[in-house]
Amino acid sequence: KIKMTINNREVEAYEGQTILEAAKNNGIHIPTLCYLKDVTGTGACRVCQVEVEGARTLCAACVYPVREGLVVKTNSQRALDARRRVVELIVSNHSKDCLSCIRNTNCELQRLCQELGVREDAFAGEKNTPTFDEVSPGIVRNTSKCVLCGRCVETCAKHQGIGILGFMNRGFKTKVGPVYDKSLNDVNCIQCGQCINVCPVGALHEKEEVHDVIIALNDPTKHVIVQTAPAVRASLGEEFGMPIGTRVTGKMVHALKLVGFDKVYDTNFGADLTIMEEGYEFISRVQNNGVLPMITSCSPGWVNYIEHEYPELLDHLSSCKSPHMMLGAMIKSYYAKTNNIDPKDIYVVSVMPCVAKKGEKEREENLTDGLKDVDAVLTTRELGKLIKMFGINFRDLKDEDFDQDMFGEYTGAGVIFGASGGVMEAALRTVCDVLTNEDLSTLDYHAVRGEEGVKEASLKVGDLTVNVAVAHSMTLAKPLLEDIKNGTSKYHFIEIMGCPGGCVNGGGQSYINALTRNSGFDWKQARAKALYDEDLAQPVRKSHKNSQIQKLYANFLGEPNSEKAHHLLHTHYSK
Ligand code: HC1
Ligand code: SF4
Repeated sequence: KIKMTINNREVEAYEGQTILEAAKNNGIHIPTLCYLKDVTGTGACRVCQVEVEGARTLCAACVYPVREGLVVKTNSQRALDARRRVVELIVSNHSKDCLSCIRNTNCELQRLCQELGVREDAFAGEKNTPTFDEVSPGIVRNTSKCVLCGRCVETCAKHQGIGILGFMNRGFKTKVGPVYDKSLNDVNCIQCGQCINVCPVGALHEKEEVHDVIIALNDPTKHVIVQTAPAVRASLGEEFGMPIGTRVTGKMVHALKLVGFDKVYDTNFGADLTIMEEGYEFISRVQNNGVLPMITSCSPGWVNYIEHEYPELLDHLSSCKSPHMMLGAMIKSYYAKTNNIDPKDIYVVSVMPCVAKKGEKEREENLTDGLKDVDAVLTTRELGKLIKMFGINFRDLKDEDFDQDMFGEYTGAGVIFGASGGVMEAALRTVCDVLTNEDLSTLDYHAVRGEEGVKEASLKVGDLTVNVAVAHSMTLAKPLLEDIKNGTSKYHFIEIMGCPGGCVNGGGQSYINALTRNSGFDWKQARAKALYDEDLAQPVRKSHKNSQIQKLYANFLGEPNSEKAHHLLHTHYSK
């Protein structure tokens, strides 16, 4: 511990802390823009400038280390003026169409302007020539909003090990984007959307599909069905000011019914179905000397990654479509047939915590008999907007249930798909039962839960030892893939999710602003807890015990991995 002075008060701090951290621990907020805990911290934007006694110039609090006897003023006239000037300069090169901006009321620059008392366009004049890129399936990049904070650059490089975003040009012409200002579609972007989640402004955002959904809802010839991903229920409440990780399953269903969807289903059912198909695929690979380790295929950002970076390993990917695509395929076949509706008249909307799902639904490899399994993908944020647009008072809604006719039942195994390790745990609940021909009492595989690096477990299943591993983010996945490439992998089954923490932290989830991120609050864990709580609350927690899944196989699909199941529920990948 050391003693230092902040704003004329003696305070305690710890060696190794920055001024920013020491001030925060002592109740003093220093505004920041580029700084993001565990991501950036270079002092680049200079918004956090403070006065340090003895220093010639103002110092960036986010990088300046504290020491015994240090004297700091965070709110001197000089510091306040400099900070405001920096923000005024950023604003001078920013397109100020706040009213129609996707981040209006939820923008970190807007908040800074308010906090610092920026009142006039002090440096109005010439502006950088902006790039507007909306070519990729899920992400829009608009540099007229970019504040050059570098948060997306570091996230793409550090968390995803991809590094396709960088600074280009110099001085006034500086821009952030892919090399040569190319489109995200023309570089190895995996569409994970992690860059969107850390963008403080509207420079990066999802390609919105809300209006397409509204058009379908108003088209009398369309039968419009919605499904919601596991992780959405753990974040949607945040769009309405509820605490991070509040489980809003029932309110969400009620809201979707009020919006006017003809049916409201849960992607969890699709997750249970995925476990059947993927579990049996794994067993068949084990029993028939198939390609191992088998790797999960439900995260489309991850699928984009392996296609770009490790095409030689594609045979390791499960051939299963992802849960929402499987449910879409069931809706347009089994449901359509049962209800005597032409599949062409059915419009399936998936609400997902993910932007890569927007591209996944368009893939030619995923067409079933020429039709898309899913017609529109809304992010959690977009669903929040749709609910507000329709004047629904979300917070006061009573809980309602998913439509129960065909795909309403789901198990605890389905819901935990949304947290890293969940797909593996769900698969083990089924695979171990099938291999041992027993109803095992083990349900909780704690070794594969949590956010700490790559998780692994070695399980004795009958006479077999099954080694499993779980990675979330491409940085964690890479060493596992290198091992497979070198023939040194000891694993039989691997779960890989594109986003750190899994879908609960997907690129389409509610924004967690820098203030919350920098406070050290673990939002991924809070959301994952909501899903594990829902798992515990389910009477049935193994996918193969879902009675509607059993009925679906008995009445329509036959066996898991049957020819029909392959036709509808499996896919292939492109090198
Ligand atoms: Fe996911 Fe999945 S868990 S990929 O993370 O397999 O997006 O939530 O919907 O499809 O079920 C996302 C979440 C989601 C699929 C499932
Ligand atoms: Fe990088 Fe993912 Fe953003 Fe693409 S979507 S630029 S891969 S962080």
